[in-house]
Amino acid sequence: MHTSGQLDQLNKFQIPGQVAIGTGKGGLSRLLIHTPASEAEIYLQGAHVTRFQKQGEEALLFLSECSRFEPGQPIRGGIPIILPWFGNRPGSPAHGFARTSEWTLNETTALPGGGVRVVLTLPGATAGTSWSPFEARYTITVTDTLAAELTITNLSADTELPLENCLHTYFTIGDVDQVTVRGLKGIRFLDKVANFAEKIETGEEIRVTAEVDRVYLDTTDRVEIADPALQRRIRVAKSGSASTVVWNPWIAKAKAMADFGDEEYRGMICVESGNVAANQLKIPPGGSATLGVVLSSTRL
Ligand code: TA6
Repeated sequence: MHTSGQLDQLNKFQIPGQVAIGTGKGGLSRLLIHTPASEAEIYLQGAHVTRFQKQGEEALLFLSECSRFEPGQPIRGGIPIILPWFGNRPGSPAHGFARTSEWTLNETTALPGGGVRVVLTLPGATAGTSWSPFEARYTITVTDTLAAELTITNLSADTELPLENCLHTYFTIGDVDQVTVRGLKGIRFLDKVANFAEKIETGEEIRVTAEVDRVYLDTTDRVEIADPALQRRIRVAKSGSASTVVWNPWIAKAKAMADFGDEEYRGMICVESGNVAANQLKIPPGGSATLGVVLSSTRL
């Protein structure tokens, strides 16, 4: 959340007709982006993309009607940046501190053809923590697709940086009973609903008929979500990522989450791209690693 003075500082990043900066839900600062092909919304807290929607199409990203928009609370939906750890850690915020930290807006650029590029960095947030210092730089490119690139640089001169990262993307779907996910056949995964049991995906297509919470390992492949109800195919292309996570909370977990509607599990699925568990990164001193996704959709 920014004071009016700080918002004035942000005004220089506005681009008439393309990038507007203001106060969003809960008084949090956000960018509204308009391009000839799409619209997007990015909150500075967590550098959190909360909306991407192509003209004439349903929103590509799901955002819960019950999401919190409070300083220090994660937003439920869009693309949470999971960093520097994935999952729960006793005494620490689940999925790390990046998604609840205030990121710095560094650049907005109007691209040829009407697209917009936004760059944000996670500044000294790491200085106040027990983590060895790193810099996170996040580049979002909005066109008829949404590209997001997260570069982590190990600022230590002598210490390796062990780190998990994940772009925990929530997608809007028309009907969970009809949706299928392709691209993971033959891949080893940890089944979190079976106490992290290690399994191999045998299906060409994954369907959701109960809670699904699977961490697929050693896979760099593109994943596709077929959504007959919205007559849409969503493609999740990724780079710099060895892990893909597929999650739908289903009925009980949906009810248990205060910031998620009881029936919202029917209209969303997460396909997440990162490096988690056995795929965690070990960034050498002074080195960097870049995780990228390109999210797109076509008519079925
Ligand atoms: O990526 C799937 C997962 O790890 C699930 O286990 C569930 O916890 C989900 O992330 C959401 O986590 P959050 O901390 O945002 O409630």
